Amino acid sequence: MANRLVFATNNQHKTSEVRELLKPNYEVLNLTDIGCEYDIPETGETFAENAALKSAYVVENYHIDCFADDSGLEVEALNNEPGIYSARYSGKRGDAENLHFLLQKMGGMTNRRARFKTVISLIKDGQNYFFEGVIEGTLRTEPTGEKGFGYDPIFEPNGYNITFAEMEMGEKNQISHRALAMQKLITFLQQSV
Ligand code: ITT
Repeated sequence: MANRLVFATNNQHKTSEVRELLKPNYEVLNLTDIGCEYDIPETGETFAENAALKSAYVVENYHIDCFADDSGLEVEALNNEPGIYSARYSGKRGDAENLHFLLQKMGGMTNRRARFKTVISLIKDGQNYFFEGVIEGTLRTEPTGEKGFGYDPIFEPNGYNITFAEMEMGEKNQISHRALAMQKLITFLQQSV
């Protein structure tokens, strides 16, 4: 019997990436699956605070063990913006708008270094645990590729000459910030069964 865990997200791309990483040992439900339509406020100042707020909301209201992540892109030349504001950097929630807003803001900046970061908060048996994953890369000046989501079409991970949006999901899943944080979570969960 698979263990049930809620992944506190509405993002279907993220759900399918993570479901793939955790199967067959865990049945991963998302907010839609448990009927949670509340937009959990992310009022923290760090990825960890926001992730903790989301996981706590689910455990308090649905009484199922839960993990939540908060992720974003940190651009070195922009003092690590957009960071926790990645999903609404342009003022809207559209991926294309946010990506173009970022490209415009960077203009001709020559330091293109950036990293994706994920922090996962897991609440299991009443205890709160945190797991972090980071991938370093550089930002293209033009979007390339159709896969993935968010800033993937401009993010080229170090050691590759394609963007995340040109990579197969399976390949991104092996090296991404979310995958690295998730692998730490998985190792922890397998050790604590
Ligand atoms: P939930 O809050 O419902 O989980 P979200 O879209 O806000 O969904 P995150 O907090 O993880 O997801 O990420 C915030 C934003 O950071 C996301 O909307 C993207 O713009 C960007 N981002 C995060 N992970 C990414 C990835 O793997 N590829 C491209 N962009 C990503």
